Amino acid sequence: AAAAAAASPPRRDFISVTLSPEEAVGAGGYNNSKAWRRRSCWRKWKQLSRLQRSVILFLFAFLAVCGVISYTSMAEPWKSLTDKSLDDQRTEPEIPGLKLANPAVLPAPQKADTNLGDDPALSPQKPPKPPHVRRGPSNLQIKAPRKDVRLKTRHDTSRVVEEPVQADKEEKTEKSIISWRGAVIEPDQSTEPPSSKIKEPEKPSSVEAEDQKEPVPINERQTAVIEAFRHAWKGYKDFAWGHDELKPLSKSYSEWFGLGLTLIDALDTMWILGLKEEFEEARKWVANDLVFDKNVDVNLFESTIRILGGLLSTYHLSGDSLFLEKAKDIGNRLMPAFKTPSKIPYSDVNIGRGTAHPPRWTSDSTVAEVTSIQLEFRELSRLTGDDKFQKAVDEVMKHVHTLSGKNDGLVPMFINTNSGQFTHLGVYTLGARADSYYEYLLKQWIQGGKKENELLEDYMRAIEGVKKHLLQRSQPKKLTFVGELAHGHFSAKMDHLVCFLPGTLALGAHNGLTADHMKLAEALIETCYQMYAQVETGLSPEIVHFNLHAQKGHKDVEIKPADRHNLLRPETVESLFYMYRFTGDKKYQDWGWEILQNFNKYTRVPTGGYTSINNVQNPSNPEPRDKMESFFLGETLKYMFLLFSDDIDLINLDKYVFNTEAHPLPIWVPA
Ligand code: DMJ
Repeated sequence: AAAAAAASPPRRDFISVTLSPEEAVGAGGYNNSKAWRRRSCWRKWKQLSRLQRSVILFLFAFLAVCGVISYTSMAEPWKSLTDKSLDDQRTEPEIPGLKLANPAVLPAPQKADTNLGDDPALSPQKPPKPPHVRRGPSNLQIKAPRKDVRLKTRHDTSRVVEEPVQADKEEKTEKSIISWRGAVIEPDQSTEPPSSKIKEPEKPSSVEAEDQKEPVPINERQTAVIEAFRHAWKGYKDFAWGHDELKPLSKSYSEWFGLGLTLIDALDTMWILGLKEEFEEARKWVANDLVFDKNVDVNLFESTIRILGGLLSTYHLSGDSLFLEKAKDIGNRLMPAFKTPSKIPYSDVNIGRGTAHPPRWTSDSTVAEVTSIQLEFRELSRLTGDDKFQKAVDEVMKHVHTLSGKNDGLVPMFINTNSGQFTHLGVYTLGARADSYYEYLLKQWIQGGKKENELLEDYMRAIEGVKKHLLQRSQPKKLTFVGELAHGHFSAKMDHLVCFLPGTLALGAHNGLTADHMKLAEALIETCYQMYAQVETGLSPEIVHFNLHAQKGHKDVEIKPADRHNLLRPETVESLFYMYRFTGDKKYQDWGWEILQNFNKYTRVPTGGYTSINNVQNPSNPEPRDKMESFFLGETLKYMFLLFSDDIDLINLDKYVFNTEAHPLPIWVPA
């Protein structure tokens, strides 16, 4: 220790001397040179004690660290501001060759080899921005789901609520999607394509039990629709409960698939109309009695649009996982239909045995049937994370896209399940067997976020084909109608089924397609209305023939005896709904109101239910057929109710796309 003490340097003491500038100047005269100032600072530094120097050095170091931290936190907002302004400067490119009223809503052009392979399932997207959160009456309110908070579902008995921290809460609100009639749809459930879905069972949508906002007032016409629905439901409940269709006159039922078709088709209508008691009762039947493990043949198309579509949309509206489970079950059971040499599905499937086959007399399928199951199967893939459903139906579209035998985008009515080729070439219609092919081209494009350009191209081409080959004007009123073409011969025949077209055209125009489509929609809906108005009962027949030449005492519309039945079909009311939504023109509501009154006058059965009729030309005896089709509840009354509503958020058409059986499914990337 002594050695160490001897070795240590002597302790130096410093005296701090402060020289004032005056003194400095006095000592050496005024000198402001840099060298002098450096020397004087250095001298001052040397005169400081070690402690003082350490304190100063520490302060400098501290300030430097603070400077670095504040620089990095300020740089981020600046960077995003710069990025944003760059984004703002980018312009939307146009799709070459397509005449579009609003190119800004369309996808960027893609290479020539772009095809259905670029479907959203194969190209993961970023989760979309949440849609506008609507403030409004509770039963229509769009609310923020809180993923991190376990919310009570409609059927929960206990509720566990954990409040998230504030910041987290705000973030969840940002990502909110849709709560509707009390149901909350989780963001990823309503907008993601299948590929980006995690491969685990879809969680049920949550429901917030307390909906405190005012309900949207129901107007008089909507009340009349509710009354009509209740009357129809009474007949079904009393005489056909759990069976496919009501026979209201004989107070019995008919079976088609034996799967409670009317009940399933009507589920989401009850939800939309706010018929909670009826809905709960029907739900119980689905939970306890709906069994798909049955040795029955079902038609692939009909069971997809009515059962799978009905279950999926009810799942979305109610958030009740029961409906998704049932949808998965039926979806899986329908898959054997795709096991054909061409992958064009067979028309019929035995859902118990897992076998499929074409109709007995042919190996053909109907074109509309194989191309109008896509919205449902694609959505099932998105919800389950299993892309097999989407792959099967996309393959069909891809194949049909490449087929020859089309006439300016118009397709024949049949396709062979062995060869995969169109058959019965040369006949083109927008009616039975082809109708919803056109409808689903547009709707799939919308469902997938307007990215699948081949669908849009086929749709645009087909509408040009309609204009070129099928449009004519009748006499005397010069009504624009869509006829048929058979081996080069035009026929002035138009099915009531074609009346889906004005609505579809209007939907396309709303989504940015050419305004010409809207003009055509306006002309065609007038024609569809006249198909009712020019008939004695004010109800349209199944098929009309238009007069191409004026004849004294003749109207535009002629009806053949075999075609004068009315099956309570929805197509005209469906199109009236779209037209009213997009134009706000009250005449469309008035036309729908007339139609509802005529249904009440000629098809209502006093003991419950409505019936198809055989003769729309005989008001004194319209000849009831004793059958209420499931689509009367699934579609006709639903579209009536929506038509009479002034609330665009009652199934917002920028968030939902209706399948061909009027079951709303979410648009994956809402506008
Ligand atoms: C419904 O099953 C569907 O609307 C289908 O697209 C056509 N036929 C009936 C209604 O008319």
